[in-house]
Amino acid sequence: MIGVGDMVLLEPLSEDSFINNLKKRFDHSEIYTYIGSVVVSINPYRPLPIYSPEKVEEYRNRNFYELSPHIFSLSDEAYRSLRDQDKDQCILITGESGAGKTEASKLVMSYVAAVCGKGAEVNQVKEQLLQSNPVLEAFGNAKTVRNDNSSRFVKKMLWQKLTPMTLSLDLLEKSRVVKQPRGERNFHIFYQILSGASEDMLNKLKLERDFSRYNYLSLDSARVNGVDDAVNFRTVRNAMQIVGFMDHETQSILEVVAAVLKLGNIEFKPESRVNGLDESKIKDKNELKEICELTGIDQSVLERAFSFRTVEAKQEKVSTTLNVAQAQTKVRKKVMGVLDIYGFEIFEDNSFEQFIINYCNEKLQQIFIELTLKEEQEEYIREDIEWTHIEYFNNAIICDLIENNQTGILAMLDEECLRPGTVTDDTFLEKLNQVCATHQHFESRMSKCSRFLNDTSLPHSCFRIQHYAGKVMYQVEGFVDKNNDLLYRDLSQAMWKANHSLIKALFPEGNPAKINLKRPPTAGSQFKASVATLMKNLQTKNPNYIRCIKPNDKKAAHIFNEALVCHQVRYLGLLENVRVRRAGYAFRQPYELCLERYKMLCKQTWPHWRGPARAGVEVLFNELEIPKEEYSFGRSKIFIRNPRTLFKLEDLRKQRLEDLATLIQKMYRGWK
Ligand code: AD9
Ligand code: MG
Repeated sequence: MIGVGDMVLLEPLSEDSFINNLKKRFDHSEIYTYIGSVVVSINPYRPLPIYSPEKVEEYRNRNFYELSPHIFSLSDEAYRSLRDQDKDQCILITGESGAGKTEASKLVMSYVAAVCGKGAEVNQVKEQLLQSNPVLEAFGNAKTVRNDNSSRFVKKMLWQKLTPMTLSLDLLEKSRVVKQPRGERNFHIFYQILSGASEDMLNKLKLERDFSRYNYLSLDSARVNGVDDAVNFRTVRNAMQIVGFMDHETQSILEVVAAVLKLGNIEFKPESRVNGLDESKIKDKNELKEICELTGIDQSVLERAFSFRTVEAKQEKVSTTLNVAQAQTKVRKKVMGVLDIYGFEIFEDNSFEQFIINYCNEKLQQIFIELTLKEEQEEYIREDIEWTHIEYFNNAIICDLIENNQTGILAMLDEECLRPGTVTDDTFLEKLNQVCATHQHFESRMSKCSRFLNDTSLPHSCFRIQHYAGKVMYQVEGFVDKNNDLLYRDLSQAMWKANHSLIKALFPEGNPAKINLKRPPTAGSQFKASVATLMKNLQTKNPNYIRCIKPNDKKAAHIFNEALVCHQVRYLGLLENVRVRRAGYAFRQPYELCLERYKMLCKQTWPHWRGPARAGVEVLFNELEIPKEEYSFGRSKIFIRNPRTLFKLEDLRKQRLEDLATLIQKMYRGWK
């Protein structure tokens, strides 16, 4: 073993020794290290030969501590707990942008796919689930400054007992379609089509191969090192087929993509006011004509919809659910969920999207704190186990700054968006300044009692949040518009009238028979509700953590930037995690369950123990000579310090069951 495989065993424990251990292991291509059952993963930025089918076999059905740390081990553990103990599991993958979350989620999925149920039907579903990745990434990932393949949406995957089941996407950063920051790209699919489609297909889609023809495609970073968009296009098309799209459906999707690209080229010239409305005229009608041919929208309808209000063309939320027939039974089976979100990010210019992304990351960190640092310590106190409190930073205060129903930033943004009168990003900022000025994690120069009046690094049009993972300065410009997320009715109606079933389906609100005069919920409030549901759902599951760390900012192999890693180790609370884990107990179980499972190992408790369960466990552990320092008696549960003790109990139990089986066989033969 290079260094120490489990930080819980690291001596002495300090920030330095922690980082040194990670570095030593990283330098020897050991990118995984445990903190108890948590897997810390460092992005190697190069392919490693550690994910082969042989490796899968090696890790299959083996206990966590038997082999060197690996993401497969965690996957196996979660999968077995689901299978054998019938506990809902979730795998939470966290870390900043580019730290390796998406790759980790794919590794977990491929592991589970390799070991779970067999049979032709199941195999097909597995293949579909795995092949969904290239499709999802084409439409939902983009090159950013931080990551060449950055996820711009949240991905949730569910496995129901032995069968992969659903996949859902949420919260796509759709504003990227119309505008990308410098050095970044639009979603991969646009470049893939132009690079990889045959001449014939391009003709049909009325596209030209040249990126520079399209306003929506940033040119300064159109090519990504090591990425072949043309090859990827073939992969995506093939994957779409496996996932189950019929040819005509794929064609419809590509038509929509083409239409979006072309919409970006429509330019307007301002015109006078007509009947009290601002009118603008389309400069060049050729593009419009082609869009209408592609999408079956009547040109005059679309032109009219455009003329009376110029709005940005936006793609609706891409949201897919892969429902698999064989998974649909009436009884709710236990599930395993894998969650891959967009990582915490700080850019030069941060807008509403970063605010939302970083909020999502705060919430996931909050779950980690709640379930490991806080809940763990509170349980010891509840159960009367001797305990010295370990300090940690609780980011609940930052979550509150953002999501509090009355004084949170999202609530104020909503209030501003719904308020009659003139609403601008500046009036929103003013409001923030009034309400949040004294919050420890909020900074702005405009607030009355501002501590930051002289901080020239903070422009008047910005506010700053001290997030758990670092300070981020948000530019308020665009917050109100993006939160409103309005698509004018003329446009949704024009789309609904399209003679194109996919487009029609994407704009149900354009159906005049179903006009809903109620204002649709704002983007912020939808997001908040979605995150709340997600968190509630996660809290009911047994969490398994993968904490991803980014070793350098250069997207390069072999470079371990200690300062950068140290920063992440700090804000992820990894040292506190080790401390709680070290002082604590790896395993706990109510007395009744423990006695029920292991009573066969002791003559005094087998087959019936008549006293209280706690006394039974005491007798059992005494007879098995488990060292006293290895366990503690809580009020309602037995606490076991080291997982090895548990494995020993399990091994003894297995042995005992085998002995019993042999005995029964012998008896049976004797009778015959
Ligand atoms: V973001 O929040 O979506 O912007 P992620 O998802 O955390 O981010 P991602 O998994 O996309 O990061 O990893 C970034 C890149 O690092 C990948 O495209 C790979 O080139 C590289 N990577 C990450 N993990 C591994 C790995 N286990 N082995 C090899 C890896 N390369
Ligand atoms: Mg990702």
